[in-house]
Amino acid sequence: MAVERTLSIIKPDATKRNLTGKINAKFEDAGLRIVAQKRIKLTKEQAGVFYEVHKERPFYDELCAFMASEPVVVQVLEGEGAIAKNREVMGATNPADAAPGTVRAEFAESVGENSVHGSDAPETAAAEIAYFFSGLELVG
Ligand code: 3AN
Repeated sequence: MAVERTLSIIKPDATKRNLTGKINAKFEDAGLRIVAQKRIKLTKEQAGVFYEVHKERPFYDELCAFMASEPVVVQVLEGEGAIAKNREVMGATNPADAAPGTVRAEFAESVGENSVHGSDAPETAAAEIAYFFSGLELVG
């Protein structure tokens, strides 16, 4: 399997509860390397651009407001099959359906406030990484 990079976000519900280290430990235990990372506070507009694909969904406004409510940690995870592996570690979108041991099963509060985001395909991973990081910040 090829070495990939994926964009991960530790969301406001998790940064607020001081869970960044516990979530990072799950990524590292699964063999994912955190090759770039920063803590930032998004504006609602910046969150809106990031989640543009969900623009027509009923929860879009609420989602953008939530993502701008507290700082987030944006990061690039690298490893063999990193995109799928990260989604495995994250668990299902709705924490009620997330497998035991996954980030969302352990930490997520609801389907909206579900602690982490992870890219879902190579094209979205490339676009999402470029949204938050410049080439100079990706040192491997
Ligand atoms: P995932 O993050 O698992 O790829 P998506 O892409 O379907 O899930 O949804 C993006 C984000 O939108 C989710 N992480 C969650 O925060 C929010 N979301 C999805 N479905 C709902 C919903 N029914 N109600 C509120 N927020 C939702």
